[in-house]
Amino acid sequence: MFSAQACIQHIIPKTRPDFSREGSAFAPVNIALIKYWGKRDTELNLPVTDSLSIGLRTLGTRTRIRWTEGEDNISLNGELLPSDNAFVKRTRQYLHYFRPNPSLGFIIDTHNDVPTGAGLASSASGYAALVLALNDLCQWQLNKTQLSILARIGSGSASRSLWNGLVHWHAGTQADGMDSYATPITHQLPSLRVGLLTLSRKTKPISSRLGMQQTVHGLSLYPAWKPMVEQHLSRLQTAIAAQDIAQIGAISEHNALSMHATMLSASPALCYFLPETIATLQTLWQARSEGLACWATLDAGPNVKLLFDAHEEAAVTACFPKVSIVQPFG
Ligand code: 2P0
Repeated sequence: MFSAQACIQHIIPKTRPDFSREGSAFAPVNIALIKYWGKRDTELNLPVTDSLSIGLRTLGTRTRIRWTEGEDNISLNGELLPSDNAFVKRTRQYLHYFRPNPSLGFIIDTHNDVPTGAGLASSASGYAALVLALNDLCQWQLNKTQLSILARIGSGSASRSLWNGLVHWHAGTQADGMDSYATPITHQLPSLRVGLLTLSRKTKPISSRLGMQQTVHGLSLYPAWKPMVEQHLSRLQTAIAAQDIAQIGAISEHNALSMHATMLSASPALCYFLPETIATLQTLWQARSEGLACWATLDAGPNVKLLFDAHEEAAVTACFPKVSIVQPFG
């Protein structure tokens, strides 16, 4: 077992804090088309399988960071958070890895475009923006592979939020995780649209972190997940190369629902859906049976993301008037 501290110290150069500097960065939210669900190492966030995502380009997290002598001071969306807040505790624990000495703290000001902890991938863009801002503050000049590894140790899905467009996180096989990082995919899908249906902004009752453990250790259908992901990933890569949005949508929906099926099969069962989630899926499936070319993906939360081609935009909006549409490729 390798510790997160040892892996991080292996990557970051030793630098002296420059108190006059400020670091800042933006990282996009990413939505997985092939999901990350389950870890082979919980300290390093090493996944059981590869995953593949799409960045939401302009939606994400903006973070500014400075040094301070003493306690960390963390603001989220303009509000200074108390030190017993769960978001602050988790962020501080991660920041400990980067302090040259324990008495030094950070002043962090971070803004999320999506609700925090509601299954809309805020931890992915959050940890990616934090790592990029630290790289700027400390002038490490690390490459994207090294940054992806650092972000992954903060939150697994953050390894994918350093790029826009399609991104592939390679699970790797090494115990120290030095081969578990993301790489961008060169293919573009200019006509792909992602529709966000925010059905709830509440923080989810069970974090992804605990939910994954419950599924992996819960005598569930989880053993079927790894071979299924391998098959879905290979089919998705073929569909991406062919720019086949119908296939991309269908494979992504199947992968997301398969992930939720493994959660439901855990003991105790894990269900992130609300009644509105099921109602939305039923509306979608009915519309699809009548010809709408649109598919859904869902993460560890009740909100639904739609995948469709630009030429379906009007029909999708007619079916889901509250949808917010993102053009991942501009
Ligand atoms: C994903 N999710 O691939 C999957 C799909 C949720 C469902 O990555 O424990 O917040 O910090 O590594 O990255 C959410 O998991 O979990 C996630 P940690 P993370 O987007």
